[in-house]
Amino acid sequence: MKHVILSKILISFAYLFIVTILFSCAKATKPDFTAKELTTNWQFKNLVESNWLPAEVPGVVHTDLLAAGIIEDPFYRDNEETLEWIENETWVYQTSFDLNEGLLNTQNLQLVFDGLDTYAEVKLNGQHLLNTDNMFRRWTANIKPFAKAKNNLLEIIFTPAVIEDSIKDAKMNYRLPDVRAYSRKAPYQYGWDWGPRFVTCGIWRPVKIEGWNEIKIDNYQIVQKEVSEEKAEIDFVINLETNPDRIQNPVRVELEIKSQGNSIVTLQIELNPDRDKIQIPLSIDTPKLWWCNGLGDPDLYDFDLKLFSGNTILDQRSGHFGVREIELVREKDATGESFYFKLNGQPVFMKGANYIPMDNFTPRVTVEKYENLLNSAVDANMNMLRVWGGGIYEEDIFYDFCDENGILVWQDFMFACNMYPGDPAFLENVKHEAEDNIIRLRNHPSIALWCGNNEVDEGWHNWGWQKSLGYSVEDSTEVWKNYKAVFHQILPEVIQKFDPTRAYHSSSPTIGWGHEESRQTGDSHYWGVWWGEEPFEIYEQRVGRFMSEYGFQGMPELASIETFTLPEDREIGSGVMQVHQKHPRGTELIQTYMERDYIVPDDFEDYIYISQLLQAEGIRIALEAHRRAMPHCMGTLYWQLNDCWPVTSWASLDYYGKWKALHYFAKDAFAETLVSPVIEEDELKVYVVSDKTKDYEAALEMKLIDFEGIELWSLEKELTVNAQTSEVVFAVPQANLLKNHDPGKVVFVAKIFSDDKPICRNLFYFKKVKDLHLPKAEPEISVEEVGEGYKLTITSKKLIKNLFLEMPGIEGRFDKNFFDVLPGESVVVIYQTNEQIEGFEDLLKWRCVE
Ligand code: BMA
Repeated sequence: MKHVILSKILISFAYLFIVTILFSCAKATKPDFTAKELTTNWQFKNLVESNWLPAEVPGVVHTDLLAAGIIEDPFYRDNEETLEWIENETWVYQTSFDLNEGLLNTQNLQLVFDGLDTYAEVKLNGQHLLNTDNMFRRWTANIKPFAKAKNNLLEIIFTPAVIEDSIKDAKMNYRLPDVRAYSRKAPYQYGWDWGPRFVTCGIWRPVKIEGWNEIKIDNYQIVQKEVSEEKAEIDFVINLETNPDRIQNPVRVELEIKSQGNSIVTLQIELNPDRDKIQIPLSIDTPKLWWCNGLGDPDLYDFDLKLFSGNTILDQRSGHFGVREIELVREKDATGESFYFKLNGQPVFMKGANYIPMDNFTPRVTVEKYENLLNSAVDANMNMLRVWGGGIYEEDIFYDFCDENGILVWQDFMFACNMYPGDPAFLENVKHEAEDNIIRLRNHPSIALWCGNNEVDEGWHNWGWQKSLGYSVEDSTEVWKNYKAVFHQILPEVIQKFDPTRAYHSSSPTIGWGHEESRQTGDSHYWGVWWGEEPFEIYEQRVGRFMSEYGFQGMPELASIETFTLPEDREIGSGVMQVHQKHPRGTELIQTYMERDYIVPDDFEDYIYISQLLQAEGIRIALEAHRRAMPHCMGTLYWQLNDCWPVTSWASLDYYGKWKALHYFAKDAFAETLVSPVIEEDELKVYVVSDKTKDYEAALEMKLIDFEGIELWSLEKELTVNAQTSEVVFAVPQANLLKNHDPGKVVFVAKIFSDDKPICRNLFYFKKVKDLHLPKAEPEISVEEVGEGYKLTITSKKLIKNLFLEMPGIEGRFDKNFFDVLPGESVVVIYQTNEQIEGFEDLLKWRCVE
């Protein structure tokens, strides 16, 4: 058990009576604070119709219409195109509820909405309560004057955001890049280059009634003032909300902190209720630090906080916090300006991806889906996700999971690829939104950074808006002034006030990818590949200080495509496939890049497979180049982790959470030690990149073999793998290595062993895949049942390129896939599944590059 020293207790505005450190809490009677979640009896209808239909809360109108059988699955075939009418209608929701005496008689009775999407009028028993205009805010209303014991009627009328957008747009004398700028609503709902347009509405987060008397906990803040391995100095700040006419009864706070289930501090503070803030300084000796995935355990401390009057609990909270120091280091250096994170004083190379909402209709995302997605990020050796600014501030469960699993979060505010208004009402609205979300999220140790927006600064300076929208000098001045008001003033001020220990970055990327400086300073989005149609190899030269976006599309697997197609749609470029490809040139770009590297298959399933390989091989070039460039480059987050519907996109996990080839490749490229062979200036160089915090001894085994397994060259080398470095450990002129061997028939193999165990391997081919002379594949596969599922042992006399294993129709995942089988080698693969599979061998399908 660690020692916690309660150095001093500070109570602001305090009339402190007694401070005691107890070893057990007082016996409590039932809580004074009560809440009732309104989840039942909900109905909805179109304003102009009379028929009420059952509704799900939390939920949105599209999923309610789907459940009521009014519309078909919005994701199926081209249904999206027939559903735009929904966004133009006014939708009414209502429920009726009773209040028990306890709740009804509390001095304060509040209706609390965690989220209303977006323009809503709220009425209770016919009385107007609220007008809302921001789906990201928490809205509350005092219902004490209107609430009754029986049959309360709560009505919520949602007017269309698209109409509000055009009304606001019409009042302006210049246009903004996209009218969605006027609504504080998830930007991707309006359609994106990977997402359909479903401008939905509804009670998208929980709604409840809260009753309390004298005093309640409004929020808490865990301020980490100083963190080291020896000591953590923390302020536990409790912000209270008090009833103006309360009776001045003394109030007691009890706080218990636990580490791995053991109580390490229990304290009790008696105080006069005439205050709204309590600040408890805590000092923890040799704290268990929170580390990100790969660097250590994400240790968390649990706490229980209770507010008492006598033996009555007035309010209570429980949760966790992590002891860690996170820093964004931006220092001028010989190249430009650094951009890297230090965790507990340790520079960390960030490995991860950009995250978008998991569905167009987020309330239906289940806990299992969150877990599955985030487990896939952990399994792929990721340590950071960027919650991208065109989606939503995620659910608490998302950040809880990141806290528990050591995933750092780069958190954008929800602004993307647009310019925004700057009228006082808009600015005030943004300020409240920032406050609500910072207060809700600031205690998560996983959150590493607040970032103002996605590609707004870049868009303004590089995308020609000022010209295409015909701005006068005055228009430009005003639009940029509005930009500065939000991103250079309001957001940093709110962070300074509510979360001063976290860094703020006003816009990602720092500089647009067309400028050389984007590789020298700050974070960088590199879109020369894909948007600029440059070859994948350019990734090796265009390496910035922190690569926060870059990517390439691949198709989802056939089973995922089957969910939204009829057999006749399963053709590249078919109408339905085009609806599920949102980039205007996406299909052509995939084809163009595929022609460069692969023999383009005619068969649809082969095409899906090759499209996934193309994406995976292309992004692998980037991932390895970025890691080799450490410490010039200190992070790589590819675009994008996941999808919000089944679609051809940049994602490595499809809408159903299925691993595309890229996710398997990312897992290897993000391994703690990476061996990375590459040709630089006609030399084959072998880099070893280590994220380990300690040096270690290893053996490097290198071979040049032909596709039949004949060894043409080999070398073994003992080496010290230095902590957190990228080093060239071997180099040879390409010509000396290849001699007169046909480069289309050989592969270079590099393997690292530590304590005689293989820890990583990488292959290098000297020709594009389409120019390799691949032998006919004849894998030998044996299968045995094991605890986690089925164990496959695969061998082959000749090279097999990118063996892809499939178990159609059976839920599960291969722990390895799309891998090359070297001649004579035996590869063990586990099919992780809970299902009992009869005749596994007969059901197993495989394909490879031919
Ligand atoms: C990035 C993102 C998204 C977009 C992606 C692919 O810049 O920020 O806006 O979906 O490019 O085009």
